[in-house]
Amino acid sequence: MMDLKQFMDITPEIAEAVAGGKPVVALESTILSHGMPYPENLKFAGEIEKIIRAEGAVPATMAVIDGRLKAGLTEAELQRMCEARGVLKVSRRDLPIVVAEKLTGATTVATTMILARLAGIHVFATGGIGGVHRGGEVTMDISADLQELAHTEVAVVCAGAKMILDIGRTLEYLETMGVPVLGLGTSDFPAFYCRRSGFGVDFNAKTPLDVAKIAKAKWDMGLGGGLLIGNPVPEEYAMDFDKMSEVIDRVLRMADEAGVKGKDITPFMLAHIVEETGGDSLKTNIQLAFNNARAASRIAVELSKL
Ligand code: PSU
Ligand code: MN
Repeated sequence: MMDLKQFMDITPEIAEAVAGGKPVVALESTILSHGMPYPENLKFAGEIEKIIRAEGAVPATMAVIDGRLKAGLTEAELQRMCEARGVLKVSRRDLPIVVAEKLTGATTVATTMILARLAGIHVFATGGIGGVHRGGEVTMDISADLQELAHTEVAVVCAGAKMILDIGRTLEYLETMGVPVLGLGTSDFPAFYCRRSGFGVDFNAKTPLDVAKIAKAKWDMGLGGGLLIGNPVPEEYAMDFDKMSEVIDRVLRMADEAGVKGKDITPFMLAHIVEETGGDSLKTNIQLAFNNARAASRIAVELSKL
């Protein structure tokens, strides 16, 4: 058995909640360090934790700080992740390097799932997941998030995938990997800023209890791996599909001209989309993440009762 304490610090509040079978919701830090500007990200980080508490669950923001895996951050640590000076973006392949070299990094969906599983947490709220990039059939740029969903027992609540990705191929990949893709009250997989992508989900799970039952069935049968829950952005914060498609095409061309590749593509796209929409996309991003935190908390509450 691995000695968890050798690598990981879990706050007493989170450790006690997990041990007592109480609802806990994991949160990622890449959305803070590489997904939103400072200081808006710091305000967001505080508020999303409050939303989870208001639903009766315990928030667990994940990060790697000076080589230590962290479940639950202090205010000073949150501040550090949000200022993001020298904070790396850490996916699965980067994890052993930052740990051994005692570096500091923000966790992606993939690494947040890994840390959640180590801490015994089964529900995670994020904004959008990584996926198969447009042109991925040539570049092979496929986010490690998809492999993690295949293997790690965490239910991930997201607002779908951005149109910077090839949503069709992302869903095909998830099917191949055996990952159930559920809609929360929708039959259409959401497209992050927009409520609909035009691609269907595997099942419209009408309530958080339905999601919890499906997750429990998967894990009780020993199927392992994760589930992806698509929760559409609330109508009043949704953006116009055609307008966003235009913005995203423009920003994709900018990335191409600037020669941006690999792990830098998503942060580049996010920053320029905020600029190109005059900050509107940031408002939407914040609200859809809050909405996911609420849904994830309710799923965690239901799971804790099953
Ligand atoms: N999509 C977003 N916002 C984000 C990310 C994706 O709308 O902040 C982040 C998440 O942390 C996700 C990561 O796990 O980007 C995917 O990066 P890559 O494609 O390099 O795996
Ligand atoms: Mn990539």
